[in-house]
Amino acid sequence: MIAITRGISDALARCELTHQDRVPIDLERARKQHAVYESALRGAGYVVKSLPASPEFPDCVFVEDAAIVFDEIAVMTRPGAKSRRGELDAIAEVLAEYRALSSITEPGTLDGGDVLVLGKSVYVGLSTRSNANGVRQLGAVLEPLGYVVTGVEVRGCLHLKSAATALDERRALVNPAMIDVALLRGIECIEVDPEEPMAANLVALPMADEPGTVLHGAAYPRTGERLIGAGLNVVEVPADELAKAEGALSCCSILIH
Ligand code: CIR
Repeated sequence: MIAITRGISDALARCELTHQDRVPIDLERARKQHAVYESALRGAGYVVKSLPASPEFPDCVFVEDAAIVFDEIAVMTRPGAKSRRGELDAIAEVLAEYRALSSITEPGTLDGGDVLVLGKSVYVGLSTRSNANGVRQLGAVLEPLGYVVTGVEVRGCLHLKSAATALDERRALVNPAMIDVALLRGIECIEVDPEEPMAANLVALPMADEPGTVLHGAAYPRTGERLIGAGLNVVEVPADELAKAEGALSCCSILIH
């Protein structure tokens, strides 16, 4: 199992922001927290391929947005924010070692953070970053492989995966204020604690262990309790510094199984 990550750019202060105000980010603290995240991935059995940060790309640590990896293929995205499109080259170079690559092209836009995969069902957030053409192009790649691709509206958040992330193929952690959960057909939804609206983002580590292991933000203990109650092994990871750049946990890795 491989996890692709990337270092934090010295230019992070110039990151894209959509729903949050710009506040100072402590780069050293962000890097320490990111190192804990990478260690947690190693602890779960991943070989972490950490790419060097680029001063040209403030948001380069958020590798999830650049590509989506399936068993059969990897899809290079076309990020909705123009400042982020140059991030893809370094990611494509590594991914090409593991998968055939397909690409989203103009006029489509798609951020990996908008792509929620639950088994063969793929939901794509129609956010400020991903458009209907991007969803159609993703469908054209995946539907011949047996996937069903559906665009879904999100409210008040950057990406679909700010609103919902997969625990496994049939369960998701959701914030029902950000997504109409009825759209996730046949999926058992665990809701975040209402006092922790940003807690729906986690990284599920699809290992053959029982209970399943998830990386979840240390800032959201009430939701963490709900996950433990649902039988999950919760590894708390500190991530509040990168949260100031509107990044969560899933954003910081691309997992290859
Ligand atoms: C952006 O706005 O693009 C970055 N500042 C944050 C991206 C976070 N990515 C993600 O949730 N997948």
